Amino acid sequence: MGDSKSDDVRSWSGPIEQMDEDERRALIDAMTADDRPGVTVTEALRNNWLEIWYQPKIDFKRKCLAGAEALARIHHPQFGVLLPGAFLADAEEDSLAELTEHALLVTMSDWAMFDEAGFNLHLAINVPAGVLFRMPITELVAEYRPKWERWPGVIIEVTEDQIVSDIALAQEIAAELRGSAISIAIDDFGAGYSSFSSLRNLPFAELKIDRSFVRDCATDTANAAICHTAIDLANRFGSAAVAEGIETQTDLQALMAMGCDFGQGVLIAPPMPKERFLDLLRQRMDKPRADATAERPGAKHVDRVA
Ligand code: G
Ligand code: MN
Repeated sequence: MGDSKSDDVRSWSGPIEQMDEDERRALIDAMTADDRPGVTVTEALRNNWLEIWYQPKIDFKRKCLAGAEALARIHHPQFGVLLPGAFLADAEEDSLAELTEHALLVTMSDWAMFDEAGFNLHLAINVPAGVLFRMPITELVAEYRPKWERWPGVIIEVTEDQIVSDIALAQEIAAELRGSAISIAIDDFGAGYSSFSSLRNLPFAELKIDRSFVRDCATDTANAAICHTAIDLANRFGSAAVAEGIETQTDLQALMAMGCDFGQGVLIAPPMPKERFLDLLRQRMDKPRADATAERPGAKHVDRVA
């Protein structure tokens, strides 16, 4: 018998999907490859090649699944699955807006499916600042949001560098969103050179630490210092720190020891199609929990996180 932690299939304190080191390396290499077969977002939208994938995000403190980040993929009939690096950089503003709106609507509709499987998840979408500034997001959410009381809302991830590029406008939008079901996460934090004064008037729910600082944070003292500072800053603002791009067990442990709130990355689980994510949730729900003290037997929605 192993210890109860590793036997506990519904505890989300580490890797969700077991992968050997070679598999994980190959996946990371594929995700960082710079191949651009020249497929546009407009073409993908028109041909129905756009897919919304999900990457699980776990709550380090409660050891549960907190939510997932929705990530756009183009599933091309010849080239296979393309990552945003291959199609976002050259995308026109109009097609970016269309993609973002699509991601928002799909995510709100998929929430109900995950909820049905027993997991009330806080889902996040990536929103380019230029799109956010012109998108009727509150109206879209009001019209298409799941009508359940327990729906936790949606997180919009805006990169720090884009927020900084028009901080006054970002603050204005943040003020408009205050009290709504839409909360803001500052994405790729640490890479965008924001100043403390700019963050002060920007209510945000999460700081997502850029993966370049998460990498080797167990051994690299500079990265460890940056992670510590970001976690401290997030917490002092009453927000959560999220480590993104966790690839190794040692980094995961270091982040937990630093008091990081949430984490995601290939080590925990790679981004995956909705069907695979759903299978994973259902599998977990079907299995009895080894640690009987952790929850009431048969309780639904055990992995809910505010
Ligand atoms: O900046 P943002 O967090 O939105 O980036 C999301 C992208 O990061 C996704 O396209 C996803 O493929 C990639 N990604 C997710 N997890 C990892 C990881 O552990 N390592 C690396 N290198 N990339 C990752
Ligand atoms: Mn993101």
